[in-house]
Amino acid sequence: MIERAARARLDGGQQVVEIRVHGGYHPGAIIARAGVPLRLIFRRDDDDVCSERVVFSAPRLERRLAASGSTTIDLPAQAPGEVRFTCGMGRYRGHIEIVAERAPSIMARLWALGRSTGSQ
Ligand SMILES: [Cu+2]
Repeated sequence: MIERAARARLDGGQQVVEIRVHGGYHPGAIIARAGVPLRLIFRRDDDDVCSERVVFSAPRLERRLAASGSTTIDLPAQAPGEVRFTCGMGRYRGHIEIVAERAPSIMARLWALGRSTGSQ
């Protein structure tokens, strides 16, 4: 089933997303900004063996998720791209789309250019 991608929320100097683990990852599709550290807060809601470990593609890391309560995993600021995460055997799957901040508008850039090269 297709799930809508959730956008990580900005919280101070980082972005945060909470993920419920129950027969899979919810949300399983996340959109995050490039260049800002990303904190993932996993909360296990089942005792399936698939919920015990989570493995990330970039950076490559593997973490054990607490049986109850939440487990926080901090990912460093990254370039645009895709990060995949799965359970130990790849049955639960999620992905994070890391996207560049929207470029400033043409008008804003022209205005800035005019300021930096403007006559005195
Ligand atoms: Cu598994």
